[in-house]
Amino acid sequence: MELIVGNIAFSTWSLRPWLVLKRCGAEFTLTEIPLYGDGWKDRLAQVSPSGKVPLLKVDGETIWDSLAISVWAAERYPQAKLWPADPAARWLSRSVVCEMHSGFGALRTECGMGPDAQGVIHTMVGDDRADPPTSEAVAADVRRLVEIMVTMRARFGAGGPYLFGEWSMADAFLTPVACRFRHYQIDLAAHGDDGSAADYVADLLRQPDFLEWTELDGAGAH
Ligand SMILES: N[C@@H](CCC(=O)N[C@@H](CS)C(=O)NCC(=O)O)C(=O)O
Repeated sequence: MELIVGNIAFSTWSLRPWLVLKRCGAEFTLTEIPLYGDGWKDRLAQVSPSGKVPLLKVDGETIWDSLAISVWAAERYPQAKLWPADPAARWLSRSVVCEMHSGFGALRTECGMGPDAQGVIHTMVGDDRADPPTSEAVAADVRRLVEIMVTMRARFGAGGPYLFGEWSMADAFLTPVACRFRHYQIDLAAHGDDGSAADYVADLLRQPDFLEWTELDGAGAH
């Protein structure tokens, strides 16, 4: 099994299936296709039906899209419990994953990862920080994310530090958000946090699998 990802330093879509596959205990090799270097579009087009990463090569097929790979993993590794056992938590965790997958355009665009228009590279892995965003559109996205974090933690978080207590797919999808909050120094208290969203974000940023991902950067995934 081979997981093909973009730049470990800033491909937020790539981080999600990595976290999911690690959680499953899957055996896989990792191939990094650096975006934005010379000839990257051609190299990507050779392996990716959508022209995007991440991709999972398994059982003679190429599965594209971080959500499709994660859903495949939930099916293949039921013991990993990627969806919560409690029915309501399970239904709502899917809502969170889908909302994350399809929404938050302002946060993604204005608090981007990778090179910005000035050529500054924003990363998920380093100690570099950027100025907080000022637009109302980003503030609305952050308020909604804080609302999700506070309400799900309050309702379902008793069994552990993650969104639904024990780790689930929702945490994989929210880890890149935690990276953006950290990198862009976003004050969650100013967006409705009672402290539980900030605690949750801190827990995402110290997940062992996430820390392993940050250490892979520059370590030469081939
Ligand atoms: N919805 C897709 C989005 C994938 C995506 O946009 N990946 C970016 C890298 S982070 C990419 O491949 N960009 C290359 C391009 O757009 O040409 C997923 O979840 O896998």
